[in-house]
Amino acid sequence: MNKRWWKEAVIYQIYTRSFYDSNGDGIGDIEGTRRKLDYLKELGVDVLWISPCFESPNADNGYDVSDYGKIQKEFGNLQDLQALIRDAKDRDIKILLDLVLNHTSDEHPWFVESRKSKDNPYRDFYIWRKGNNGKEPNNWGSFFKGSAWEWDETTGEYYLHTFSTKQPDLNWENKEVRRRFHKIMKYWLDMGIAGFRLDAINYIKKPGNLPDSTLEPDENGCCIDTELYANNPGFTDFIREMHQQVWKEYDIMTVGECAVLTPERALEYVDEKDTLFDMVFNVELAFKRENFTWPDFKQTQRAFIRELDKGGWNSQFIQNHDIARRISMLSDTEQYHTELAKMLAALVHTLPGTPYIYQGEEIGMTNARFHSVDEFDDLFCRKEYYEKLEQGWSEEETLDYLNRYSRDQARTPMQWDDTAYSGFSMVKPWMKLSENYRTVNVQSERKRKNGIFAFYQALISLRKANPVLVYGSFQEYMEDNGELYVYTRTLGEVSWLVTINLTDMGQKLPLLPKWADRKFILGNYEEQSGEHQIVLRPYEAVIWALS
Ligand code: TEU
Ligand code: CA
Repeated sequence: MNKRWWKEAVIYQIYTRSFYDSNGDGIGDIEGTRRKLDYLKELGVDVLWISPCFESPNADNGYDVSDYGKIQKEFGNLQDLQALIRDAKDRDIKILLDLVLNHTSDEHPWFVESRKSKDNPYRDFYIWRKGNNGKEPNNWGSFFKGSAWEWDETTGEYYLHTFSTKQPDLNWENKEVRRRFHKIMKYWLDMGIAGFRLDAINYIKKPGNLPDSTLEPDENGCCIDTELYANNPGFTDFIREMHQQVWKEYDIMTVGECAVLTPERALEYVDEKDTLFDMVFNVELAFKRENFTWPDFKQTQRAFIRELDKGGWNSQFIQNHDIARRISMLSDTEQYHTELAKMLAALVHTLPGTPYIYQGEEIGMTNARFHSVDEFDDLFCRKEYYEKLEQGWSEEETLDYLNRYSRDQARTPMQWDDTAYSGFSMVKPWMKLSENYRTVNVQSERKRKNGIFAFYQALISLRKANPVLVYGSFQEYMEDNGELYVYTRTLGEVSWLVTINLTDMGQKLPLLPKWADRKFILGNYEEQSGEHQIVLRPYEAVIWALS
């Protein structure tokens, strides 16, 4: 397997708005991130993925860009980003920017022009269609509820928006759109960044016959078909062109956020023989909420690992900014909070692929308690709220649901210490703060000898010192067992065994004879021994070296 720096790296996702506020306006900023570089270095991460930091009216917190060449004012300015890149580099940390290519903000000058007249030079930058007998061009739905088409008075046509009405989809068939983005990418790469996370990337190619195709409404009356929106024939040509025009000149990493990924498709996108992206994120895995189960997780992992083993690279994560705190979804009791947080970390760092940490995971941040709809910020979450009420849910049920699953749960301010506003800001933060910041915070975690933070540090340095965790082959045992996750990683003579209890109860683990002679490397409990059988304690995760 080819060695590459990004295979060995550990990546840390920063949601700037909620990370650290340096100037006391209640909003996290780039200078705030720069001031926390020593903390990130201490943790041991190699790359910071910065969620979109470009100018934006923030209808979708930066995923609606109005100027790809400017930093959004609330986050600072270009000098701040350059200082971050420079000071990070001094610490051997790289910066990954998050690029939104499927859509812009409706306040982007291109769209402002585009909507002015049918013969405007920017008209064709977006996807405009005539109405169908006074109605939308077709019945496509947007991910953020309602039709995917928005009527525009000025020219009497509709524009397509796969996400919110404030996020019109770009027309990638237009050569000039593509050329502009190649320039944008070059601009940032020349500034010294290490690559891109490409947002919702496999939606950029639309079906050729749009808007002819109509959809069968699903049981909720929705007409969203990701199968039809994503991976359309010709999509890969756009990415190949990015390679040709831009990427091939740089030693960078790219990670594409992709919907509707089968293992085969994932391999097609990351195949080392003809790489489109270095890695992909499997959106469906990231979005599993109420329907998350461990057997399912194991099965998806298995299928992807097997396929990518043919010559691609995997990504590992348990959390991002689009999903409530996984730890709270898995267990709402305090009892095994530390063990569970560590177990999830062990998974992400020992399964094949590059590990991604989402801010706050390393201190075990949990869901907060939102008491009314006004406390929520996210547009999708608010829409879900009103939709549930319309469907007859009570307010209490709806709040419970959103408290458990909403994206806003991942966006509460980072908990640095137990002072007012968790040390995130000197003033009331833009977003609700979790009540538990007095006990769950960086300051107290760092003092705990066997805390969550210390375990993340241990895993990261273990992976750095032992290529078996990076390049080792994967063999799974007890595949059908929903309580245990057991696998080996093997590289040359070195073979490591990982044994994980996925439940909050003790689980007997029968040991194969060939595992009798093993050495404890790292675990989230004190070491235990036993030759043929051990009982894994609640959420226990152990890494052993076999001989
Ligand atoms: O998310 C992508 C995303 O939401 C879809 O790809 C997903 O398939 C769909 O919602 C299915 O439920 C990215 C960002 O991570 C997110 O924060 C943004 O809101 C979104 O794109 C729009 O830019
Ligand atoms: Ca600020």
